[in-house]
Amino acid sequence: MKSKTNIKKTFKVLVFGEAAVGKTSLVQSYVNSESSFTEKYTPTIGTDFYINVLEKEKFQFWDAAGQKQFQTIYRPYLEGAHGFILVFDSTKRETFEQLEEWIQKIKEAFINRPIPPIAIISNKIDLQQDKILRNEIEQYAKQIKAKYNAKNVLIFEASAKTGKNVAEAFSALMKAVRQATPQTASLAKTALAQRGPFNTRNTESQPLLQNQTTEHQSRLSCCKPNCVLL
Ligand SMILES: Nc1nc2c(ncn2[C@@H]2O[C@H](COP(=O)(O)OP(=O)(O)O)[C@@H](O)[C@H]2O)c(=O)[nH]1
Ligand SMILES: [Mg+2]
Repeated sequence: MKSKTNIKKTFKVLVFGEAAVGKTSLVQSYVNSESSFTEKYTPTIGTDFYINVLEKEKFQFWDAAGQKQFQTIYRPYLEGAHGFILVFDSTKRETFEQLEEWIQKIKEAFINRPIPPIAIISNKIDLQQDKILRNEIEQYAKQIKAKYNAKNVLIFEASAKTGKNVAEAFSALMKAVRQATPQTASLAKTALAQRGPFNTRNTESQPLLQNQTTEHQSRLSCCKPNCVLL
């Protein structure tokens, strides 16, 4: 196992959206196109995560289960997130409308501190069906920015099936996360410190699941040259 001392920052990106919109497919499409991806982890909370190790940073993509029963346990993960990918199915209007619920959850976790960058992905654009129009998505993004004072809301029309715009969406979000994090992280630390001992976790560099990652460390072995286990 390679030492993790060269890793300067860990960024956590949560992928949200209703069931079957293509969250897992999008993450896997991106992971498979990037040789820098290492392990897939499967904690027991209905979420997989993937790690992308770049020269001096590590991106974790948390592929959250869309099922409602898992939603209550997201809160601690939400608070430590550096970015979000919100996915809807471009052919299913209800999945677009349900984005608001996810945004609300994000907002609740980021009271008094800036909302991290969000990429909204309209997925399955390969399908030959009526789709939510780009104009409408743009309007919604504007609305989120104004209503929640979110600085960075990016939108993409993509297809996990064909790969169209998948790398573009992930790369743009990663760039925005990098740029936003110094500010977000220091404000987050202040906000968390003010809230007492239960929330003083270092959101910049600690894994989300201390116990589970210890378990993973003992269970997993490296598969690729740049694999760095948590
Ligand atoms: N046509 C098409 N199907 C997709 C696309 N992305 C995902 N799917 C399909 O949609 C279904 C749900 O995908 P999945 O990734 O499991 O959704 P999740 O529940 O949000 O993780 C699967 O049958 C996928 O093959 C896409 O871009 N185009
Ligand atoms: Mg899934």
